[in-house]
Amino acid sequence: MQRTFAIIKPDAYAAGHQGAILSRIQQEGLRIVAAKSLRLSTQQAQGFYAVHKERPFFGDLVTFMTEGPVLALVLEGENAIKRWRDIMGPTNASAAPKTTLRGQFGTNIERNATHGSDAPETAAYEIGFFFSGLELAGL
Ligand code: FUP
Repeated sequence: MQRTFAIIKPDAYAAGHQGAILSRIQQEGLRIVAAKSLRLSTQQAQGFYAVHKERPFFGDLVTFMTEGPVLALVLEGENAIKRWRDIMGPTNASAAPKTTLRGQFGTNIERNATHGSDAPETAAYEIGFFFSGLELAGL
């Protein structure tokens, strides 16, 4: 069993797609271990995306991720990291297949509806960024 970290981003959250996305997660056989809505501060979004801080899109990405609430999730299943990334589809939502969440609910490379960890180390870091050990105890 593997855990991954996911976000329903401000675009998909504001459009009310949380239910559809959570349903898809469950249909795909991933377990929703933990979930919470929150609105990121600028400093929190900068910290979460620190790996991209030198990239030209960093400022716009932080503005987008702080424009409204997000739903942060911990998902669990066999090969969950890769499976969740396959369900999301490629980063650029405008080129993503309509069978993927980004193709269905995203708009472009920035406003792409969902986030998913890309490796076990990133998943562990990102889960810990959003959820405390206490919040995950027994889940
Ligand atoms: P992904 O792992 O698919 O979320 O993609 P990346 O880690 O490469 O990028 C993280 C986020 O940065 C993307 F979800 C959207 C944003 N981004 C841009 O806004 N412009 C770009 O050119 C690349 C990424």
